[in-house]
Amino acid sequence: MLGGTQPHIPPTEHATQVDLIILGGGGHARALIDSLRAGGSTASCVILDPDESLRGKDVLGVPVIGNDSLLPELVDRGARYFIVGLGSTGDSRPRERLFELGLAYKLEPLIVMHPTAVCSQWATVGPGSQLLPSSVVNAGAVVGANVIVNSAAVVEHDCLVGDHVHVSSGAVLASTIRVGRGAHIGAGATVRQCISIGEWAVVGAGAVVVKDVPARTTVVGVPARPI
Ligand code: JB2
Repeated sequence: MLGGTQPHIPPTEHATQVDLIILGGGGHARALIDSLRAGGSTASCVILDPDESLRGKDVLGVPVIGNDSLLPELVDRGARYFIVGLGSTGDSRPRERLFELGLAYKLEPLIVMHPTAVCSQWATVGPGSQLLPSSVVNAGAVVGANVIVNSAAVVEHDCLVGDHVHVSSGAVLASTIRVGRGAHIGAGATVRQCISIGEWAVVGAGAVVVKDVPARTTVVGVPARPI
């Protein structure tokens, strides 16, 4: 049922079936919508975002209809899928939280893959993960749930990438690298073969990682060192 006598979703504007809920309506959401449409998706989408200033606006034609409190109503109306539209740089916890929120409403996390992304048939990509333009996930790689492989990032063969990791634009995971849950690999960073990056670690933009990085540690520079 929709919101009783005071429906939160104006029926005139949003009476049609909603297939997909996008959580967050900033820059990353824009990139995701572009990927979806470039791939031919005609799914009916709405955006939820707590930023009041976005209310009534749209992102590439997708309306921002309110905040996350609308989730139960949208689910009642038959919405089945969600994507985490929040990118966040350096802290993957908000993305983890939003992913768990979508699951809590029994929504199915959609994999987003731009048509120019290359994903080997011998790679595994987990639910809700996002492969943006010109990214590569090579043979034998295992990418967890809710991972971003951002534009032109490379996850080489046999890498294991944990849930909620963000491999930022242009970063390269050479091969046979293990990246722990929630880690953030900054834009343009390079990680040498056979390295292990711990859970929730942060690799700064442009860093070159040649040694293992412990969990919850930030490394920067060339060669990368902890700060
Ligand atoms: O709890 C939330 C929530 N918290 C923040 N629920 C929902 N539904 N949305 C939330 N948001 C919203 O995410 C914010 O109100 C904001 O509108 C949006 C984040 O947008 P922003 O443009 O600030 O960042 P982004 O995460 O989309 O993009 C960042 O990360 C990308 C990977 C930027 O740094 C980009 O440049 C980068 N490419």
